[in-house]
Amino acid sequence: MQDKSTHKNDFGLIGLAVMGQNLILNVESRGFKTAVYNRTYSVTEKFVSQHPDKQLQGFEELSDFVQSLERPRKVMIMVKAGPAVDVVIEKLIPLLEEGDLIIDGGNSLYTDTERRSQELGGKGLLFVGSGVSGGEEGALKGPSIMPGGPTSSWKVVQPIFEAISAKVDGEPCVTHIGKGGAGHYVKMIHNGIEYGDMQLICEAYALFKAAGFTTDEMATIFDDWNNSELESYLIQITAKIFEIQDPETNQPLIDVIMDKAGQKGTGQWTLINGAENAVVISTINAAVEARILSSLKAQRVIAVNELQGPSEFNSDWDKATFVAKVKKALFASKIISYAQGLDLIKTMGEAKQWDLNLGNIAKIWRGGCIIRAAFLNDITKAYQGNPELSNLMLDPYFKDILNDSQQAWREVVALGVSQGIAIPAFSASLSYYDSYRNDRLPANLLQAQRDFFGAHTYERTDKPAGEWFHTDWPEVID
Ligand code: 2AM
Repeated sequence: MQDKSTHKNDFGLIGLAVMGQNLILNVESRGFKTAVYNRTYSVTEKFVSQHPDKQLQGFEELSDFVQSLERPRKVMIMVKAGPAVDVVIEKLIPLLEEGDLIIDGGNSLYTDTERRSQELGGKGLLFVGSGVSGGEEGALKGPSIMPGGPTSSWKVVQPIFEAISAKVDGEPCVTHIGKGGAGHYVKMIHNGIEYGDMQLICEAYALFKAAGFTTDEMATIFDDWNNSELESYLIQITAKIFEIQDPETNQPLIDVIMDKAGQKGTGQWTLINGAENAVVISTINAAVEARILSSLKAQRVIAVNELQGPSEFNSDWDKATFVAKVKKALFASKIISYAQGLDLIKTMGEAKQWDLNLGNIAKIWRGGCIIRAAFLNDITKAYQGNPELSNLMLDPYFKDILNDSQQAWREVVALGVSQGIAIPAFSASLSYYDSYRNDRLPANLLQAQRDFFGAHTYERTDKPAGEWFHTDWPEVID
């Protein structure tokens, strides 16, 4: 055991915005000696002076920062995703030695991570591209961490990451995701799933609001739901949001918040990646598009007077029935959202030969991150029971829930449609379910059309697969 007072720093962090600050405080709190560096030194000075009792050394010069670290050095970068990461890496390269490790803990695009991994590997340096989820609070108290890179690099950082991550049932919410960009990739899809979860909750809210439920009633409903199979951080905070009054107007705060949603881009990246891999992620896509439509507020306030819909909300369900049905629709849609997101992860993992373990991925999302939820345990169990599961919907546990929910789910979607309440993620989820469980989709007509105008040929239901037919279709006279 080395003398703590003389041995070098165990871990260094570059980039002292809030996430970086909280993450290094978390590392320090687990008994590691830490070093920090920020491009603007005044930020470093201020941060270190705010924590005089901590094992936290600040540096003005990057070379001094690097020299202060125990070998193999472990340097985590928490700067703005994009070119800034490359700038920092370029500066670090000449200062580091073979076997030292760089960790990028920002929200980098996985393709950037793959490139950096290649470049640094060629220089004898180790590199881990790691998703860190849980926002500022997670970073400080314990995030869910999704590291990617070679196993040898993971081993170097494993003790520190296991120490700082959230814990559920005593298990750390971190696992080696896979090589290359796998960690940042899985974090990206995690964010897409988060978009889906949030939008589904918003659609339940839209229905309650249209049906005349008060904000207090909604707070109670979400509180109750948080004690059910829907138990999750997002349901919990939704209940809390409904409880807050606006001190200025004495109305529920939610009623005075502008209905224009922002986004930082990971949802859009997920959407693009789904299209690139030809995997349906319609719930996530609906969620991303709902944010885009919400941002068209100026157009919507014109359209409200121009485009017609049903005049008055009308439903003959009593309140208890309404709540019960919306709950089923929400849970079923949520299952679809995860089924789709995990399908995309599985498909991409196979294409990239990342050797991903979907059960372990669901497991590390149980704590620390925004999508933490009780039902992730059941997802883990589903993949532990059958690692080759083709779609989460076919797992016996989830299948039963979907079968039990489908009637209420379609009644809720029908209500939204008939009453003019946009519920795009509920609807997209149900359409996915109905398409997936249908053994005769209208794609036969599609194939006929393709053969008609482009001689693309088609297979026949009464002939073996792989035999292709063409019809001499009649000529069309315009
Ligand atoms: P700053 O305090 O000097 O702006 C979030 O923006 C974090 O990323 C901040 O710590 C910021 O440092 C850092 N950052 C942004 N661009 C950077 C760059 N090109 N080089 C180094 N750090 C950068």
